[in-house]
Amino acid sequence: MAIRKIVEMGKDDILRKHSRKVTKFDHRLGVLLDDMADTMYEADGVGLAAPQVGVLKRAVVIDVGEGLIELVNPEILWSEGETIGAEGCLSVPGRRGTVKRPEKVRVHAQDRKGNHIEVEGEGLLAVCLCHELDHLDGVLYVDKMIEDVTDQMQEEEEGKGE
Ligand code: GNR
Ligand code: NI
Repeated sequence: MAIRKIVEMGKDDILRKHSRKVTKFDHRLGVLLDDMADTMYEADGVGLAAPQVGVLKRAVVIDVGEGLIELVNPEILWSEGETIGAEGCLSVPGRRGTVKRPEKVRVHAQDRKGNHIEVEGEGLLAVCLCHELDHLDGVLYVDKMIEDVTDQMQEEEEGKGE
């Protein structure tokens, strides 16, 4: 297990490239997924896509507090609803912005052994699934962003109900 370096927007165009489908479910893929989980937890993220650690493979890890999810070759089967929420990205440090996403999504993927799996998510998990899948096609949340979330907006949000 190892922490890998997270690529940042503007420093490397790898984040803008299309990732390739995984065809070999070997030890190397397992090491990549282990390292991605380590790197995500170390950075306090809720998700991480392989291109963010410089690997153009269709693999993502997610943990929104409900346990680790590993998805290889993920594809959205369907989505429903709409929600606008603030997002951040480990590859775009120091910024947050609002993005419109589906409220609920169902994803087909493979696990590290190549078994076919399906994952359904609502709320933050749905947002995170969409955010990570976008990374695999070279898309960053800033491309879809409605507006920046400023520190002042953040404070107002946090001050609500207190
Ligand atoms: O850590 C992350 N937090 C987050 C918050 C709201 C919406 C999406 C995310 S994903 C992000 C980690 C990341 O950059 N994954 O690619
Ligand atoms: Ni991201």
